[in-house]
Amino acid sequence: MKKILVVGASGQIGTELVVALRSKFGNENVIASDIKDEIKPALQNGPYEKLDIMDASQLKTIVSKHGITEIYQLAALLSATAEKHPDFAWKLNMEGLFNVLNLAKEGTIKKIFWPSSIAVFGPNTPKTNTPQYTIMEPSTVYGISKLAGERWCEYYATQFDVDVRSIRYPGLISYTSLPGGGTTDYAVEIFYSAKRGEDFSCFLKADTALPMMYMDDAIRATISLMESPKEDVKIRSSYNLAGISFTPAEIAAAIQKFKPDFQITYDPDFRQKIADSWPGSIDDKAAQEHWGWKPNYDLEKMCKVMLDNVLEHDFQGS
Ligand code: NAD
Ligand code: AKB
Repeated sequence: MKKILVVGASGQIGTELVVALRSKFGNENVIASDIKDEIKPALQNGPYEKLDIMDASQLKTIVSKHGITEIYQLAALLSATAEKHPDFAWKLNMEGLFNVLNLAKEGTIKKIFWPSSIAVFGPNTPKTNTPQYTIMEPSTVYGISKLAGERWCEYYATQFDVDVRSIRYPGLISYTSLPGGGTTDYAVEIFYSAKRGEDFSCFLKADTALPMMYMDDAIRATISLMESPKEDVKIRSSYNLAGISFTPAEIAAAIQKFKPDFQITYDPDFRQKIADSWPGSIDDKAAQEHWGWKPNYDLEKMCKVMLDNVLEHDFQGS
């Protein structure tokens, strides 16, 4: 029987992933875990374990206690925070992955999901419709850790037959949990300002295009990849995944269709340099062809659902 452990479950993705996995596989079969003591209300309808993913023996104990068969390893420092704490970011982002890969190598775990990011690309990467295979050369600590992680995933898959699956997520947009220290966070924060009737000061320039995606699409893609037959998962580094690409000026204009008084100003900070090193849009032909990926949300549909729900349905509470 499938028993799933989600590591980093209290975060932006983890919260929604646990909710989706529990509704598909049953509350008791999905164990949420995070380094945090407090359990968010959204996670309280099933088992929870406090876990530091860098502690391999604690991980092993929890895996054996619950008879875990699959792990979604989400714990990491994201791009902006990682630039402030490079040593710790490298340690957390790599050790967390290795602890899970090694459990799978021993045969304890049957399947792993580990997220990569569009941050694996760098300033020398083609910016438009960035292909699956191209120049990478990331220039951020976060991107370097994600690219190294991808190479290790492929290595464990080919050398040790570890069933590890991965997606290069774009910036994710959701109303249930705040993002945790990334460069794409402005695209969530903007909805909080718009909903409150406030102006928004953006930390990126007006014309900075980045690949983004509404969270429902990202969760659907993740579960779809994990539930695909093993032979369909032909890429064992990480799959490009595309949703919506837009600039701050474009998302502001889309919000103004629903909230005509909304205003945006621009005050770029250190995150501009990170954003400038990333692609503006992504080619995800491989994900479409190998496991049937197709996004449901465009910019207008995403803005409507965000404005309807942000500050109304909040899983924030600890
Ligand atoms: P987040 O920062 O919102 O959540 C991370 C969670 O991990 C937090 O709840 C935190 O408490 C927990 N955590 C931190 N250190 C831990 C440790 N030592 N042991 C256990 N838990 C620990 O991040 P997120 O946005 O949910 O991202 C999850 C994953 O997806 C990350 O690997 C991130 O790189 C990747 N990703 C996210 C995005 C995005 O836009 N959100 C885009 C690309 C990739
Ligand atoms: C970040 O901005 O760091 C993340 C990501 C794209 O990986 N949202």
